[in-house]
Amino acid sequence: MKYSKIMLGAALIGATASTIFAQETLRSLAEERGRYIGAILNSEWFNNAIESQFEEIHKTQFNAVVAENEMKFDATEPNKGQFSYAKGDKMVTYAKANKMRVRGHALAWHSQVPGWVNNIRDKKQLLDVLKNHIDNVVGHWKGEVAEWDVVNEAINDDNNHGWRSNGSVWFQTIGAEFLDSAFVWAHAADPDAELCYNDYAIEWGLGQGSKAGFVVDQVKRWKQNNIPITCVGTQTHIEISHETTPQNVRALAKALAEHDVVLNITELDVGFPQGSAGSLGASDYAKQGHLYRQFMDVFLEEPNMGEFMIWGVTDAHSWLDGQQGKTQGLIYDKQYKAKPAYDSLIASLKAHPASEVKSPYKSAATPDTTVQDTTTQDTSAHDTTAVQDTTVKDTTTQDTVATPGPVVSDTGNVGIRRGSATLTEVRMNLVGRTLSIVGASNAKVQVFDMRGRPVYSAVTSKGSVDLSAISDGLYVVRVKVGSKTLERRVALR
Ligand code: 9MR
Repeated sequence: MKYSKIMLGAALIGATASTIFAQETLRSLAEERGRYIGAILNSEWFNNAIESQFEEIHKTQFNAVVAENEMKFDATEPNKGQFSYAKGDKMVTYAKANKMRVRGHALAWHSQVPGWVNNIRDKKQLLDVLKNHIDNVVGHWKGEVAEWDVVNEAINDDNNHGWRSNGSVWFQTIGAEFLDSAFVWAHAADPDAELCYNDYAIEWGLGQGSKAGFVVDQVKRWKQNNIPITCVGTQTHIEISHETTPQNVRALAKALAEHDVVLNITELDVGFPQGSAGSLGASDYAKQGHLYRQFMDVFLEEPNMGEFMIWGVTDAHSWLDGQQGKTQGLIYDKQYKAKPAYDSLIASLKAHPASEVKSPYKSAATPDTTVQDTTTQDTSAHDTTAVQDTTVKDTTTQDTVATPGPVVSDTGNVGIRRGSATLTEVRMNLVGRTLSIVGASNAKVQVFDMRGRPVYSAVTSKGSVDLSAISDGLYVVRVKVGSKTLERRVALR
């Protein structure tokens, strides 16, 4: 309904034939902010046993992807030395075609380990198996999997946390050194990959004896010992009553920032108790949306967070019902209708202007120019006819005749309009490293990296500037024409 209002707005203001409104998606808004939002590809997708809407929504709304089960040990090396990459390759091909970042899940985990591994009792033999697995799997997807869960769920569930021993062949046969070794081998196999420690129940605060506190202690030790960890994943499978968890995640992000480590939300779902399934109403879904929104607020506000991954797309396909006694934890319902949680995520993204969101990545999401160039800002405090800052205010719910907003043409350029007419058409065109400003004789061009640091500033000469001096990567270009400011994310390659 939101989008139809945008289209109605276009009709009302008499937009030119070439003027369209780009549809905002989670993906387009995240990309503008140098961040990744993703969801799993369910096992049903790998088996071609999922509704067609699934992929349509997945590739439209998300720019990051992870396999529900298909990159785990039992899937990739079911028999000793026999590697099985077909399903993982299918995901990597899909991700490439749709310009998505790939998370690899998971290398060393006590669960979903094949029987032949679980039976090994010799330390040296098991170390060889782990090394060979990591060499092969990480090596196979070198440069294609951006980030690995190198070790998953290795901490026990006792109150005073230590490493998990029960049920873990890795810990029982090798000892705690399996973790350090796994990181070192993963780094050797792909030096450019981000390497994470991933776990559940670390969204419960950093108090005495907490699991999160144990993780931070280990991160500190790993960094001191040059173990190449770069990120922690908080799975964040929570319930509707877990109201403190978003702020706990913020505290964890801040604690990890001190060690120069990224925190990613890797498996978010916000479930209801299964027994309540029949009685859920609007206020319940609103509350669920509020929790999703708080996680997105924290995610965007903490500079060392990069990926916001949801463990599923639709309530029709979720591990919660079968394995958790929980239900309806995702942002699309069983009929693939967006729930209030979807709108809450959009609202959070729009409330955090791209210029204020930092990215922990040198070069973040690849912008999709067909949906992306929606950011038009007026930073002037003096101009009473200021163009709306669409990154702060949701113009899609406003009367577009009375309150001006951005015009995005089908060439991806940004125009400025006041009231019902387009008075000024200022566009920026990037061809190679030449940025042309069309429609203004004098423009100030500033370029910022994704951490908001200025890397370039100049006034246009003959309507263009040369950006050759800037190294490859993702940047925010800000163009000031008089009192107007246009902003756009660009990838320089
Ligand atoms: O969603 C996965 C489900 O299909 C599997 O049966 C299950 C088996 O362990 O794993 C689920 O994914 C888990 C993930 O790999 C690690 N964190 C918890 C996830 C939910 O159980």
